[in-house]
Amino acid sequence: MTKEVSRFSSARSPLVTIMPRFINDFYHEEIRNDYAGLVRRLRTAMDNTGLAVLENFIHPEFLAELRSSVDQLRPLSYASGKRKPLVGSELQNTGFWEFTFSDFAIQLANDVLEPFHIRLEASDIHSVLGILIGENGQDTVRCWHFDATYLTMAMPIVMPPPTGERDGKFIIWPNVRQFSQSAWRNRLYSNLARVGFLRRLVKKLAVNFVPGSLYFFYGFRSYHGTDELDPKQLRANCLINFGGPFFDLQKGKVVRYAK
Ligand SMILES: O=C(O)CCC(=O)C(=O)O
Ligand SMILES: [Fe+2]
Repeated sequence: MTKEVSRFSSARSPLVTIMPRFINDFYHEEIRNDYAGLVRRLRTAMDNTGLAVLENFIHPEFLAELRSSVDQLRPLSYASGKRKPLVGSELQNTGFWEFTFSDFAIQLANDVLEPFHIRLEASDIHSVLGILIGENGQDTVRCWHFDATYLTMAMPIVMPPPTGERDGKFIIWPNVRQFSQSAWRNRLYSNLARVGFLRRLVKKLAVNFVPGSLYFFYGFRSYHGTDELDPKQLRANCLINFGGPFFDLQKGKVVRYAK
C-alpha cells in the first residue's frame, strides 16, 4: 500500500493524537471513536437530502476569532467600491486558512468523496470569503449557479437574524446532475438550469445558515445560491471548495466517477 493511500484511508480516525483547535469539544469523542460513522453520516445526508450539517462543529473561541477576522477584512473586500470576494493569500494568517489547509479538512473531504474514486491534494482546495453588506453586497444575491467543485463546505460566520424575509437564506436544488468531465454535458445542464428546467424537477431546500455549524454539498451537482438579503444586514460566509471534474481534466486526470 502506498503512503498516500494509507494516509487517506477512511478506516480509522486521522486524529487519534492531535485534535485541531477549531473542532468543538463535544465532537472530540465521536471523532476519536467513530470517525468512519461520522463520514458515513455526512455522505448519507448529502446523497439523500443534498445538504449535510455538522451542528456547532466550530469551537466557539475559534468562531470568535473568525468573526474578528471578518471585521478586519471587510474594508479590503469593499476597497474598490465594488465588492470583491476574498481569496487565496488574502486569507493568509487567519483561521480560514488554518481550517482550509488542515489535515483534518482534506482528509474529511477525501473520505466523504471516496466512493466516487476522487483524490484531492492540498492544491485542489480554494477558500472564498464572501462578506455581504450594503447595496454593493447585493451583487451575488439570487445568482443561482453550479460550483465547479466536487465538494463545497460552507462555514458561516455572521448571518442575519432568521426573520423569514430577506434574511439571506441559502437555497439549493440538490444533486440535479452527476459529476462529469464532458464539456457539452456541462453546457447543456447550465442552460437547462438557467431556463428553470432543473429547478422545476427537484424540490429546493431553503436554509438559514447558523454560524458555528458546517454545511456540506456536492457543488458541481447542486444548483444553488443566496436568496434576498436586507442590505442593512451583514452576512459573512466562507466557502471551502474541493477540486472538481474540470480541474482534474486540466491536470490530465480523466476520472470515471464510480457513481
Ligand atoms: O453563501 C451562500 O449562500 C452561497 C455562496 C455560493 O454558493 C458561492 O459563493 O459559490
Ligand atoms: Fe456556490
